[in-house]
Amino acid sequence: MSRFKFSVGPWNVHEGADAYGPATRETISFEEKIKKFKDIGFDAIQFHDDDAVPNMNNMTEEEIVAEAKKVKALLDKYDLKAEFVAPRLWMDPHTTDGGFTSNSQEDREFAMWRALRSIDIANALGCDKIVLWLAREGTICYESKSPVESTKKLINAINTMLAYDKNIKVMIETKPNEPIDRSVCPTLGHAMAISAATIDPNRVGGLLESAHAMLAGLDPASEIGFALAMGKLWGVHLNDQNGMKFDQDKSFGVENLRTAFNQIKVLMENGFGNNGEYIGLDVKVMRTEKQEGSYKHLENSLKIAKMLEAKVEKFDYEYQKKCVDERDYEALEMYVMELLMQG
Ligand code: XLS
Ligand code: MG
Repeated sequence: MSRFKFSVGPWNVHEGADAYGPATRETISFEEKIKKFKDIGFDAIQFHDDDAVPNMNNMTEEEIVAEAKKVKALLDKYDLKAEFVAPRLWMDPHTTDGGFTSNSQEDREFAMWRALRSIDIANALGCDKIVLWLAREGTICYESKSPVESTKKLINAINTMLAYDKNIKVMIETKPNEPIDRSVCPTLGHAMAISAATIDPNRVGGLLESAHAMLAGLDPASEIGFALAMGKLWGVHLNDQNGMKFDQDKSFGVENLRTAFNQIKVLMENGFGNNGEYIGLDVKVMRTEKQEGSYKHLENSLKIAKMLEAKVEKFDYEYQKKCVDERDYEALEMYVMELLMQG
């Protein structure tokens, strides 16, 4: 039995299409996905705004809320919670050049409308968190935008959200690139600085995705620790990545086991989850996987996370202290390797 509660988004189960090839599996309905998520052992669902309310662009604010309430009833049916709602600001034509930081005022207004509707949807789903994955907030041609003005636009957009709803909390999910070339907010450190610059820093925190830290050349456990030290790590997306390339969203721990161990260790040592936080996954099954294997990566990632939780529970803190007192870090490192490699 894990100390953690776990969450997942419906986009984690997909048809297998990638930039170079078509789908390899059939589409699975939202309700079938969340029923299976519950069966696997997840406690909450992550949402994009249009996961909850498809076609929201063509709806009134009232219609959007009404649709979101139907999804809430579905969550209740399967005893699931909503963890967060993330405005999808990277697919719509109005977000071609970014959302909050677009050079087009009309596009910025569109992004703001979606962000505020995401708050309405979150309220209807019974959750108080918004995730901003800033997919296209940055540059593809560096001289097309001012880094100073883009940063100020982002802060202003978050301030508008904080003013719109006095309870909502914003989690910035940072990523250094992809699809954007250079992100305006590439790491959790940037997110913490943005938080401090807003009108209500206590309601602006971060969500760390393992692969996103690695794509910035950073250690996910250290990024987690940094935001925890600020009291502002309110979400994680655990997954893995094999080096500096496109965001692979690999199953948690399958490439970098010791790094995965230390992510679980720092979360456990600092009581992550004690205030209702979820361990979120953001993983994609291999394109080669057959239809019946559509959830294997989720089951594997959960199993690995729980196995590493057990490893941390076995960790000998007395021996660690002895090695530290004697400054025998070689011994400490070998102890960790044996802990991870032995049954
Ligand atoms: C993509 C992001 C995305 C967010 C939710 O790289 O991780 O999945 O978590 O929009
Ligand atoms: Mg993610």
